[in-house]
Amino acid sequence: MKIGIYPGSFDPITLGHLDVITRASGLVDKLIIGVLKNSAKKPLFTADERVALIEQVLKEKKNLPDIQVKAFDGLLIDFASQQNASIIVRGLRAITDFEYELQIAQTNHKLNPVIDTVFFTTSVEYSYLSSSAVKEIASFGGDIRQFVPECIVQAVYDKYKMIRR
Ligand code: COD
Repeated sequence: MKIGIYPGSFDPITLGHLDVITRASGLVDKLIIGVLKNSAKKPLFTADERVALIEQVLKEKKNLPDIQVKAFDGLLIDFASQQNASIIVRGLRAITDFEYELQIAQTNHKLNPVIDTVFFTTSVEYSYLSSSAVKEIASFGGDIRQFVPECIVQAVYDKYKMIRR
């Protein structure tokens, strides 16, 4: 059974992430979405909240094969190995992503040569899209409906309402 890990912060999940999930799920028998718990990026949502949001999105999206969502801490390569994964899936948007991703992929391969990183180039319509942009737009009350799955739009606005209180 070929198992793939798609790791990230997913703070929050965007349509760009969902596009990679959909395409990558056809490449493996089982895809595990790995949500990093303690990101240096100081996430807006807790790891449990991010897992729940992704699960909600997957529930609403039809025709997806076996996909699990798990929070993880520590090294990605250790998590991938614990999950018996042979592939790490990452997305590439721009040349700036490439430099960062290449370094991580090569380091992870050095740490465990049986696990390879596979890259999906972004679909053109999502090439500009990032969780950071979504958060910035939402923090100013802008319209994020075209950037994140419909079922999580309100959760993002609600988070900023809670922060402002
Ligand atoms: N289109 C296509 N791909 C996209 C899009 C889009 N619009 N938006 C994001 N992506 C891709 C990103 O390029 C990335 O590949 C993936 O989706 C997830 O993105 P993020 O931003 O949610 O997640 P990151 O990049 O913050 O995740 C970083 C990790 C959690 C993977 C990394 O920090 C990590 O592995 N941490 C654990 C410690 C570790 O092992 N470090 C590595 C030692 S070298």
